Amino acid sequence: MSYQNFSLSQLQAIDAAHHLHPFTDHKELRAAGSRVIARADGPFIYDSDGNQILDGMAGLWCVNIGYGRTELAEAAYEQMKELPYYNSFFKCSTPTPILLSQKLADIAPANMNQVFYGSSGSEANDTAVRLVRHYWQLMGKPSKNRIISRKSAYHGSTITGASLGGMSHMHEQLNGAVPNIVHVMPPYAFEFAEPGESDHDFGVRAAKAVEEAILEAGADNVAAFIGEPIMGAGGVRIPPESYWPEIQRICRKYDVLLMLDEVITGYGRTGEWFAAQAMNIEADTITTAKALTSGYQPLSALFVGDRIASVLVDKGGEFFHGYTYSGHPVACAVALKNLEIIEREGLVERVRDDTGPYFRKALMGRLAGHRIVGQVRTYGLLGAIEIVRSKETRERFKPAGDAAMKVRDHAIANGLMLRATGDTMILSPLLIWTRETIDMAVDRIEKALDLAARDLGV
Ligand code: PXG
Repeated sequence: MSYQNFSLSQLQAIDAAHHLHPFTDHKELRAAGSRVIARADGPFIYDSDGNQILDGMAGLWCVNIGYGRTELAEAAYEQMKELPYYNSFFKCSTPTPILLSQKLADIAPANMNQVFYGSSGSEANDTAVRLVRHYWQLMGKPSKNRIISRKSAYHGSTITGASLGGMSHMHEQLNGAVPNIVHVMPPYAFEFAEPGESDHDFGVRAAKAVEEAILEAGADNVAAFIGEPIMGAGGVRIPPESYWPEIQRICRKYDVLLMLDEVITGYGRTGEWFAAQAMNIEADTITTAKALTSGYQPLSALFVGDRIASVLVDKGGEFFHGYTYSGHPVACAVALKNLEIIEREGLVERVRDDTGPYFRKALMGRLAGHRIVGQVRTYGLLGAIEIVRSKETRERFKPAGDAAMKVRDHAIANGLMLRATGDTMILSPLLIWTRETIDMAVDRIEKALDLAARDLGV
């Protein structure tokens, strides 16, 4: 059945009748109708009216190698013919997760040599929490079960993911989160630094919030700290350089495991395979998903560091955890081809040496001075633009989030898919963007900022 047999309004009507979307006000969506994205190619998506839109979000932080890659379709097709599915339970395995595990161990930080598969970042974080708590039980310290996270963190949308995350609106709806998870101040200087406080000092102070949470619970009751190296959904919050070394030091001092969530930062976005390498963080677990397959198949890989893996293996005993689709043969075949393409085209190095620095220069040079822009941040191919009423005082427009929505709507109308979270515009370009694509995006953002400023009367 081809969607081409349906008009846009027919598709929207069926969508409204039967499809509950994620993170959506369903009443509002039914009134407006959904934007139907019908196809995509290279860095562009096309809606069902045929409008071409440059994708500034890589789908949802995932389509790193771009759309329309026949090689990935072929890898899936060949694997489906050979072996569409078999499980990895009961002492069985299949070839593609075996080979993918070796490849992942090769590109990951040196102490990461084991992976556990799932189908989503949320599942992988669930596994991470299960595993970390199991580790401390195996070590004879079952009281070490508390996990420290940060406010505004995003770690997924299952009950564990939402509990780990620090999104207050999600917690309200949980009406009962997973116990023993606490949230401290995020390293977000734009909002939380005191006037006159240096970036360095603020980073140290934000890390100290973690130490205080450890001391409050007692180190004997703390299993781990979890954090995104750069907070993504929370608004591309890039921590000061002093933050992660301090976190590392504090975790070591109190024997607290360090869990990184690289669901967004993994697979090249920072200019290294992983942000752990770019920022020199030695973690005990690293959660990855999204760009592992560039979004062509649902797949997550939780890296388990040698410290935890060696105890799991040496002590033995079954770890009662796993998913039907752990190590799915087709998803793993697609991941292998995706990683091969990233390597063959040198996309990680390109972000590090060329497009990352160019992206930074373009955003800083052309957007930071705009009258409604309070700050521009970039790291590799991640970007954030803070929308403010006053550059000097950082006062926001009211009501909160409205101004950013205006920028977003103008950007889309001018051919750039851009996201807003609160009053922060966020960008997650595909790693195949060239300097020309970056210029095209910045042109469109500039125009959207001008039009939004006009609407806002400034
Ligand atoms: N960790 C991080 C850091 C993420 O960004 C997840 C875990 C969960 O992954 P799954 O595959 O279960 O969705 C994510 C997902 C947004 C947005 O609004 C971000 C995500 C998902 C949905 C929306 O930016 N990130």
